[in-house]
Amino acid sequence: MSRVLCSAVNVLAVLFCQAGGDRPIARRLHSTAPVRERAFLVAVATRKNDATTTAGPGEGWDPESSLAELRDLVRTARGVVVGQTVQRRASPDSASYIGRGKLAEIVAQRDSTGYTLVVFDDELSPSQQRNLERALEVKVLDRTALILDIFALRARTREGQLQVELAQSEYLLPRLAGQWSHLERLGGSGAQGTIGVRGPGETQLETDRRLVRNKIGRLKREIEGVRRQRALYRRRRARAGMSVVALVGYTNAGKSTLMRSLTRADVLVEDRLFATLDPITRKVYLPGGGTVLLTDTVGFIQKLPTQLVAAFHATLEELAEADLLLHVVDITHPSAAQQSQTVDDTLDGLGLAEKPRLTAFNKVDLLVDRDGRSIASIEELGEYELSMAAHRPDAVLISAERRWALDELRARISESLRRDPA
Ligand SMILES: Nc1nc2c(ncn2[C@@H]2O[C@H](COP(=O)(O)OP(=O)(O)OP(=O)(O)O)[C@@H](O)[C@H]2O)c(=O)[nH]1
Ligand SMILES: [Mg+2]
Repeated sequence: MSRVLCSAVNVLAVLFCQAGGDRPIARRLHSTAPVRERAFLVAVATRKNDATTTAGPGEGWDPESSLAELRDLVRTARGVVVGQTVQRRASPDSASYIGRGKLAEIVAQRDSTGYTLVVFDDELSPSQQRNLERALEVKVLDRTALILDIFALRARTREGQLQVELAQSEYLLPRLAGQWSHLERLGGSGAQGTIGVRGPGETQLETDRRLVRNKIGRLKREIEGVRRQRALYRRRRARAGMSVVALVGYTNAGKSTLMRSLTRADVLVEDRLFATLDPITRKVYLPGGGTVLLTDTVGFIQKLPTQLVAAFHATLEELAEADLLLHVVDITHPSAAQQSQTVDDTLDGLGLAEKPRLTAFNKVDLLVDRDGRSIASIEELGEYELSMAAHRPDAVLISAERRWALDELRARISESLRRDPA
């Protein structure tokens, strides 16, 4: 399948489309890999998110593009996708998210696909999730739980782990209801004679909620400690008079690759979503002898769980303290325009709309010209650049991987910082 970059920036569609495509997966006779979850994906196309009509945040994310991303998320969580379906309806069903007919259709596909898990491309209410689990008789995950799971898989530092645990606990709390109903009669007058559960009669559900609430309190206190530590570092940095440039962008846009190319830092680069969670800061030398600090941190995604944004406060504060946000966009991605808009919306939501910003269009090495020829250097983008200039004169075209136009980028960082000094 050859991807056409051009949904991103229409004007480019005429000139370029992306090289590459799906490569055959090597067949093996025997595999010792652990058994992978087989996921069936479900999305609802409402009037709000259908390609023809748009409104509000998430604008432009039609269900198909969103499902393509959900597939990447499942892959990142080490699952395999065995099927998917989209239901068109005015709005999600309040009890079971999708209609009865669709539900039956999914149940009917169980044998042919062998799914062990059904993933919904949205956040389900606790009762929707319970009803769906009952009807489908397999594990049901929503987009939020999947993203939280990936974050848990990715968190390396204590700070990252604490923040993910907090987000997971906040997600869990309203979902505890009903899970323990079979135990609720324990304790109090209903359980006369049962050793160990006599007393005030707290139900298992209450006990569980209390435990999770306590845990949330403890995690918040620990995170506050981390936050104070970070603030201290930042103050020290500010005293040293160094400007801070923070990389922002959609997940997998190439932020860490750029960090590595600009600083030679040994950071993790992966063709997976949310490779980076924990902030890392390194020095970058600018033309003319200046030095700035460059920070790489967690990427954004559409429908970023609110619990995560809240829990990642300490990490995201790095962005608030930066003098310049360097927005990295993968312009070869079919949803580049929507991704870029999602990043803008997320930054707005974090109160960072006014922060000085520089945009870098990354991965230009993947572009090919109309005859399908790969581009060998940034110079070959001449014509392309001209057409770009009219639309985004502020953006710098780069290839983080091939180290193309990094001097130009450094110069533009310098210039932006001069224009908006800290
Ligand atoms: N061809 C090409 N690939 C690139 C370029 N920059 C990054 N990539 C690839 O894109 C993928 C994602 O790169 P990362 O640097 O990990 O992306 P990121 O923005 O840090 O992603 P997260 O940490 O997951 O948010 C990797 O497979 C990189 O090799 C580029 O300029 N050209
Ligand atoms: Mg990264």
